[in-house]
Amino acid sequence: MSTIEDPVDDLSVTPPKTWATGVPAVAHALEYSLSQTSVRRTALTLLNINQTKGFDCPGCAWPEPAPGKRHLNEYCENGAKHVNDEATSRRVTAEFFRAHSIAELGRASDYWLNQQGRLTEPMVKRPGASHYEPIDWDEALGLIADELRRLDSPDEALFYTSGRLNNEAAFLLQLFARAYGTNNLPDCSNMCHESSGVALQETLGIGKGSVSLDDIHTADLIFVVGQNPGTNHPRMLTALEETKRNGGRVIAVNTLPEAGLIRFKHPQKARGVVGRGTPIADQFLHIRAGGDLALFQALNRLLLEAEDAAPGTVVDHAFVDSHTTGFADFAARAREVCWDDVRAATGLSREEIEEVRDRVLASEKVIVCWAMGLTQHKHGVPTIREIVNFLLLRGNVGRPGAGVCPVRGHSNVQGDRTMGVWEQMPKEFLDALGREFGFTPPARHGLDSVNAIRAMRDGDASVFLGVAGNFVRATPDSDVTEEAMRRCRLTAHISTKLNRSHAVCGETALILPTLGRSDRDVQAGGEQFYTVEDSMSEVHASRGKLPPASPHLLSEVAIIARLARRTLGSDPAIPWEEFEADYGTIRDRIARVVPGFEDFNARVARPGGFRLPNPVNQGVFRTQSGKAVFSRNAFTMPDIPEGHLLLQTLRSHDQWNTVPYAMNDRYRGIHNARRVVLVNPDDLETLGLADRAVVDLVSVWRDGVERRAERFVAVAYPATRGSAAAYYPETNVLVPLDSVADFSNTPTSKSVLVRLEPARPPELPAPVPAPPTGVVGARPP
Ligand SMILES: Nc1nc2c(c(=O)[nH]1)N[C@H]1C(S)=C(S)[C@@H](COP(=O)(O)OP(=O)(O)OC[C@H]3O[C@@H](n4cnc5c(=O)[nH]c(N)nc54)[C@H](O)[C@@H]3O)O[C@H]1N2
Ligand SMILES: Nc1nc2c(c(=O)[nH]1)N[C@H]1C(S)=C(S)[C@@H](COP(=O)(O)OP(=O)(O)OC[C@H]3O[C@@H](n4cnc5c(=O)[nH]c(N)nc54)[C@H](O)[C@@H]3O)O[C@H]1N2
Ligand SMILES: [Mo]
Repeated sequence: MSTIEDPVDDLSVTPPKTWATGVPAVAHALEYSLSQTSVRRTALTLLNINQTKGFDCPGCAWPEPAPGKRHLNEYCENGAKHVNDEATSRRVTAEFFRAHSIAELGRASDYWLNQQGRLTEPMVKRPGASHYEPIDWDEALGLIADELRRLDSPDEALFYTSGRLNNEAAFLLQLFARAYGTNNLPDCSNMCHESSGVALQETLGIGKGSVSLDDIHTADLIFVVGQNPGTNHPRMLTALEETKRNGGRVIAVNTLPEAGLIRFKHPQKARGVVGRGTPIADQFLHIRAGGDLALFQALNRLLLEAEDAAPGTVVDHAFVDSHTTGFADFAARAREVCWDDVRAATGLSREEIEEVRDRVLASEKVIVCWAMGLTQHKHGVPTIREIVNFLLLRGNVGRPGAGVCPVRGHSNVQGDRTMGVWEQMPKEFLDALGREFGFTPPARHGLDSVNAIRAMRDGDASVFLGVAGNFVRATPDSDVTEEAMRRCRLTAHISTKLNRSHAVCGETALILPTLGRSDRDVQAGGEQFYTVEDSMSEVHASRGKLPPASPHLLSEVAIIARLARRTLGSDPAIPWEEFEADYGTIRDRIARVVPGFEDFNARVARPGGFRLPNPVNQGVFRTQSGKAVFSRNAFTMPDIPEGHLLLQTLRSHDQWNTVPYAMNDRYRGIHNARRVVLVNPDDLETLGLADRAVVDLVSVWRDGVERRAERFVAVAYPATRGSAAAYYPETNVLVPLDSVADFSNTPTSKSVLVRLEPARPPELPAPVPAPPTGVVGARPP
């Protein structure tokens, strides 16, 4: 039985790379895959990723090209790593849980927990027990059902999901929660693109992106703002390469000079093997943290002034007059933006922003893409609204080659929302659901992720069911959140792999192991497939190919259907058994409840599936006025007092959200360590710190509570002045629960005010073999 061996940091630093993806990337993918499983399984998984008859990559939500245009290897280095992390041959057995107490697992690193392999049978921790022990499915689901039935109010239960979940299971989960009586459906979106959803819903009438892959290919100008595609959406770089081949231009806006934004080598083509690759960004704006609102306000002012100078040539008056409201108000506000403020907020010169304006004026079709670098800021919603203003001004919404593109994270995070996994689903959806299944869904909004933590902390919620994901590591204020979880009467997780949420648990705790994307799924009605929706609203089938990791696994659909029946009793109006036997019967119901899914089974049977309509592209805006909305957004920038930095918590190249696969961040030149903080060399000097100084990160928040992440190595890095970057989830302990984005309640994971203190002397460290260089013997928490 493996003993707990957490990786020990042994930092080495090389210069950041200026290009992303190429032959080394494929080699890295294979290396990780082969460390997890056999050559045969590696080949089997890789050949089936993102093929029309294969399974959807469980990596990011970037869409696949149309069938026929796909590569034989339609995946990226990181997709290959995610798949083989799931397809691993390693197994976590009952034996493992006998050998390791829950307290011990609670001290292990995220890395080690994940490396133990796939979960194989249901496990329970009974009240007062120190270890998990095996339990059969029937009893496990009975325990949860009993606990749910015992609650005074259904609102004391929480149903968390992560965007890994497929459409069919997501639909059943929300149906179960609502038939049980609550809208408490917190999800990872609350911590991810919620700000995009709020801003787009308000201004365009739908909380989704409007562009397709074709639009990306044919745009004249694409902004990539607050996003690191080289690591998080590598196949997006292939698309941008095509944009460039078609004559389009790219402007990247980031606080860090991310490798993929600068130059790209295509790993699937000979061209990627030799030569320098395609330069991606024609202009790079090295912006200050949280400066994007000011940037787009300044740009809008410049565009309005260009219109004044040559009336009728800049603003698309026909579009603005017939399709929008609020232009005059917005324009008046935009003209007030002052250059000194813009300079302070962005760190950019007026000339740089004028260059952007000129590129915009030279472009007919403009797209703005963005991700967590915008959404996880306090003013993320106003920033995205201002981007919508910018696009509406020149009619860059709802026509080919133009539009909004929030680049989603989890492979089915958008689909889960479409299926009703949202604590605030609109009345029309709830009415349709109630009509279809003969009950009245609760009308009161449920709890999102932050409010779910508050409810557990305050004793207002006591049963937590997590379907995929790793709630205690994904959420902010780790100490508060863990304490809150431990207060629950029952916590249960439907998971593929071991993670910290299994070790930080309620009085009774359950681990319910499930099939992964790559596993074959056979039910009473035969072999099943399920469906997902990508970032561009393409819905398609996904079919696992591998023999399941263990004979005791149940699919997510089966677990949810059985649990629902145990909790609610059998009811002819909701045939849970039929749903479990044949997922096609779930799709028939989705077709009747969710707009855009008419004739679902037939349409998804076509290779490549179908695209959901986005009303914006038909010139329809489902806002109150029926028009797209120009908004007035007050100038806002982060306040960073002297001696402080604004910390962003982000992903390394070698992790999937809360799960590190290795200790490297190759493109940024960070090797063998995760407890590092990247800081501009001039800021280090001002703070009186040497490059490689060992520091504690101390979060500064109005509640005066000390939140500290200990023993990080400060690395001089080209981050913009006043900002710093360190990896999540190790730094979640620093993000105060109450520090959330306005309007979206998203934790401000990219905006944490910190000071760097010389590290306190470590407690007597366990003896470790002396590593060769630059040692930092800190253990992950
Ligand atoms: N390999 C891999 N792929 C993934 C994931 C993963 O963990 N690993 N996670 C998936 C998920 S769920 C998501 S949501 C996406 C996340 O995809 P990203 O949003 O690309 O992920 P982050 O690592 O959080 O990177 C945030 C980026 O924003 C920049 N940034 C931070 N603050 C600012 C700012 O104020 N202004 C600007 N302009 N830029 C800023 C950072 O420097 C960084 O480049 O990736 C998905 N894909
Ligand atoms: N500080 C900080 N915090 C953040 C972020 C940040 O940038 N900074 N990003 C936020 C974002 S964008 C997101 S999306 C969240 C991510 O939050 P989550 O989605 O909750 O976290 P993951 O790390 O993706 O979850 C990993 C676990 O999912 C389970 N899993 C994997 N595949 C499957 C499957 O097919 N089925 C089932 N049932 N389980 C599966 C495995 O057990 C694995 O351990 O984190 C958020 N938290
Ligand atoms: Mo995400």
